[in-house]
Amino acid sequence: MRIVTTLLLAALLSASCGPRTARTQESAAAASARQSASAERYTYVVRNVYPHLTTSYTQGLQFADGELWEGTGEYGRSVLQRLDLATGRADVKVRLPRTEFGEGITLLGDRIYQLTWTSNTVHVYDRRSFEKVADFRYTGEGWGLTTDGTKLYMSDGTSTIRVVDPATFRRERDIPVTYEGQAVELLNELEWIDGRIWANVYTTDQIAVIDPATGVVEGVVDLTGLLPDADRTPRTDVLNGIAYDEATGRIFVTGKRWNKLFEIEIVKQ
Ligand SMILES: [Ca+2]
Repeated sequence: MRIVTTLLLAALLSASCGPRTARTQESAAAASARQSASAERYTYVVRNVYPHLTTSYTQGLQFADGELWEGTGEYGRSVLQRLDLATGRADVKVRLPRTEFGEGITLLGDRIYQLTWTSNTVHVYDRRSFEKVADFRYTGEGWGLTTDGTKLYMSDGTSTIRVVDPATFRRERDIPVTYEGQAVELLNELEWIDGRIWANVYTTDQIAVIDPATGVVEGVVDLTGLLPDADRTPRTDVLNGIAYDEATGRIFVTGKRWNKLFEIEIVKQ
């Protein structure tokens, strides 16, 4: 895993690494074409900081109609909960069976969807009563989930994002995600923001901004240093969780067992 992580980081960061030996012979035209195809690179400014429960192993995060929702993982601790942004307090709405490890969530219409990691099952709840509406099965693992308001978009730990029918959970199309022609593996929590899919890349501090039509990574948001060292403990885990408040344009991010949730603004590097 360590080697994979290193390679992944190297791949994502390569756009800013300057001339490399293999490219010293390329023509000016080729270099220009490569530059224009490169992903935009972004850093961040913290706009607000909110508390976040360190008991929450964040696997899904979404802002919907003024409310912030979170799905958490770990066996015996996986829940669907509504968060109070100001206090960080959680109102648990659903507890998953102890045999299930919760993953991504998304809200669409009057339904809430919650993936499970290896149980091949998505739970669908009524948004008001939290009663189970349906269980659908899928192949492979469940990681992240988001929606454009019509379809669902699901990650499964690979470099593929599945486009899914919300009524049946049928897989309609696959989006192969690439960065400068290379597959980007370990796509994790997702968020639909202004026609693009933002994806946490597992084990990194980076978010890939993906064109859903082509799968091409158009931008990389580098959140290195977001959670200060002073806030980290041996139990603090990776960056995961992106939520977008469409009404105000606010972007929220957090991580697994992080003690803080951040509102950020991205800035071109
Ligand atoms: Ca999300």
